Amino acid sequence: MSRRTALTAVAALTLGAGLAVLPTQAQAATVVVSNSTDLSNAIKNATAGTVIQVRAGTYYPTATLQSTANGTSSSPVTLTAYGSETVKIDGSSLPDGDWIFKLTADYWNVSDITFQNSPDSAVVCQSCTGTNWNNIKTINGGDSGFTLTGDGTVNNTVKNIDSYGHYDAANHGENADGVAVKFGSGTGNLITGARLYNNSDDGIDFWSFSSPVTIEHTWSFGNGVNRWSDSAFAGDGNGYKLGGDGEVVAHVVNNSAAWGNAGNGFTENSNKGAIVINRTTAYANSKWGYYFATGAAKLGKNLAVSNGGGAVSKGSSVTSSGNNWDSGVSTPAFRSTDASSAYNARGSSGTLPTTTFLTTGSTTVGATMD
Ligand SMILES: [Ca+2]
Ligand SMILES: [Ca+2]
Repeated sequence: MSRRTALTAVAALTLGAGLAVLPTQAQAATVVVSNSTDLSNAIKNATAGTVIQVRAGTYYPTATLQSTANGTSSSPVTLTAYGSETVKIDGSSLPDGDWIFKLTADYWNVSDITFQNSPDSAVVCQSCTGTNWNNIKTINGGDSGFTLTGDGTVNNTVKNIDSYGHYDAANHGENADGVAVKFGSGTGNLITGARLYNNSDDGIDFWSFSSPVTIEHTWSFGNGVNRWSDSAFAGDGNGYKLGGDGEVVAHVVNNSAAWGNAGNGFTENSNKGAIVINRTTAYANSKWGYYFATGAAKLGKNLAVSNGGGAVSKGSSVTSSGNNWDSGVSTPAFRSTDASSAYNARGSSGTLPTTTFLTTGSTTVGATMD
């Protein structure tokens, strides 16, 4: 729509409704940006329906990119790379402690952008409803890579994210997770197709989040390993840390894998809720494959192999059925235990790379690794 057409349409609305007010700074529906100042302004000034397309390059904002502008379910705000161009937003020029991108808004679709080298958290969505994050990368930041937080965190989907290399030096790695859904509430949140790896703390962490979150088709690996020569290293290294701070909540994990983490593959982390974990695989984690000592988790058709602490630690309230540690269930052989292909490039639509790693062909136990 041309500017002239847009204004005419607004004028018509004005006449029809008799009370509409002309916007003081109408923004074109599509904004193409190629420098940090324009990018910052486009994000801040977006309105429902705005499409922000970012040209190829590495951007170095000097202040957090942020917005409180809501889209709507039928007219979201879009922030994406221009065409198939490669866009990186780099936090190296931000002040200490700043985030790269903070959204406190509803109905945004953000896709095909890398957020790297943040001094602190890379991307934070606070009390967001109806946001979709597709093919995002958060890399090598100073705290968690991608965070959903706050009450009113509802119906957000994080699809095909890569989040790795995060390390909070000031706390010796104690806090930097790949994906954090922490300190908040709200239903309908989904993490799918994620690779969360080589972070100083956990791959994914649901600390103090009081509503169920669903994870599927996700790989969490190599977290909590001291890769920073930190003599006081304090990372926990759980693949999936599914609770904490007294919240009792039935998170769900389907068809996902954890390997090579310094802590447990999957853990309730004191959450006494009925966490559901199905068709997942825990391989070669340093502690337990599955640590559910106090809660009422429902563990079904999971596969644990070669974990340092053992396959499972489960309390008396845990339901366990069809897992390879349950009686009568055999342990299928892995086609491959070479993880190198897990680092390969994703498919053209952002899907996880094709691999035989940790696949077994079983239709009854373990993750399918896709
Ligand atoms: Ca920690
Ligand atoms: Ca953590």
